[in-house]
Amino acid sequence: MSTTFVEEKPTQNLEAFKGVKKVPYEEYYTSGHRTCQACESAQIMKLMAKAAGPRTIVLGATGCMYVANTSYYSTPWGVPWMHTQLGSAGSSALGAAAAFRVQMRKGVMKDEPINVIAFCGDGGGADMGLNAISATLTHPDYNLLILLYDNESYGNTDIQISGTSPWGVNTSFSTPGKVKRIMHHRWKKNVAALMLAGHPTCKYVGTISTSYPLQAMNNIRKALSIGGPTFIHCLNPCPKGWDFDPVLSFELGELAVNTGIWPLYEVENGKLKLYGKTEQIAKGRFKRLPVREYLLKQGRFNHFVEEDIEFFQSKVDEMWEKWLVPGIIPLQKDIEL
Ligand SMILES: Cc1ncc(C[n+]2csc(CCOP(=O)(O)OP(=O)(O)O)c2C)c(N)n1
Ligand code: SF4
Ligand SMILES: [Mg+2]
Repeated sequence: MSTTFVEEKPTQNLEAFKGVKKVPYEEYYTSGHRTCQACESAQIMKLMAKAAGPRTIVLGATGCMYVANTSYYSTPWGVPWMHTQLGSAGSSALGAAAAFRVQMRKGVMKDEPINVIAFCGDGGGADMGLNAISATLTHPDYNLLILLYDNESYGNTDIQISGTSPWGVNTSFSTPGKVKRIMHHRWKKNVAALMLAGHPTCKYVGTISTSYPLQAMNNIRKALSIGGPTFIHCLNPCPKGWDFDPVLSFELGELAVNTGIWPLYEVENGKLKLYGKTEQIAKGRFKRLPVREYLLKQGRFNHFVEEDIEFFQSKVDEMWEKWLVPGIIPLQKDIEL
């Protein structure tokens, strides 16, 4: 019995855009959607489609990026797009990649590299669809990208807590009361590190932010070119759910990175690289900003008192000072081998 895998198909070779002037004008996610003003989840859809280009199919799990993007008779997608169930980003990506291979082998369609991207929200990806994503990342023989856009809530159904909602946050499931101020006591899931540690077959895992758009597009291009299943987690400020003036969307994305709350890194063929401000923080060239600068700009943390801000700060300090890989791998530094 053969133990070899089905051969991996060649991917598109998507070189990095060398500067904003080299980014093509063509848009594959354009007008026709009805997301909130300054929605950064919509922004990553636009960047993702631009980075991937026309030979791409996008599969979208239920959530804001499905519902707001597919109003009756109108769509912003300029590439083929298909809805999939809330927990099915992983299985739909694998199924589509496998179906393409069969169609090409049978000569039903031209044999050429096609990008297969499935996106999901944090509810769909970090909670409900985690098992299907995990299974998909164990298949080294299919090229695909799973992109998790993270607005830190079940946004489409009116902002309920998800596994990536931050500690203490006010959501429709954790409204602060007069007796109990903090109703959400769990820390955010460390999703990219989970994928990284659990799936050695996955050649590219990384985090991105829409506040660093060129880098985000280039990381997406790298993930699509490397071969096999890949995973990217993007933090997306959400004016409605986070309760801030839309003009602050971009700044909040930067603050999440500069406070150390959202570390930027990529792992390519097992090699970890911190990038941008995160790298500067790790090398001691940039001092992390206090988390209060990020928290107090958002209505969802309006109920925080000093003690809450200090607790939040202490948890972020712990990530940077005690973790084996700062901000990424939550093992204590002093392991004995
Ligand atoms: C199996 C299933 N359960 C519940 C729902 C209802 N539902 C639709 S969208 C959604 C929220 C999804 O949250 P997330 O994945 O974070 O995406 P967001 O809406 O925040 O963009 C829920 C619960 C559903 N469509 N399918
Ligand atoms: S609720 Fe948030 S994620 Fe959903 S469309 Fe509005 S800004 Fe975007
Ligand atoms: Mg969400």
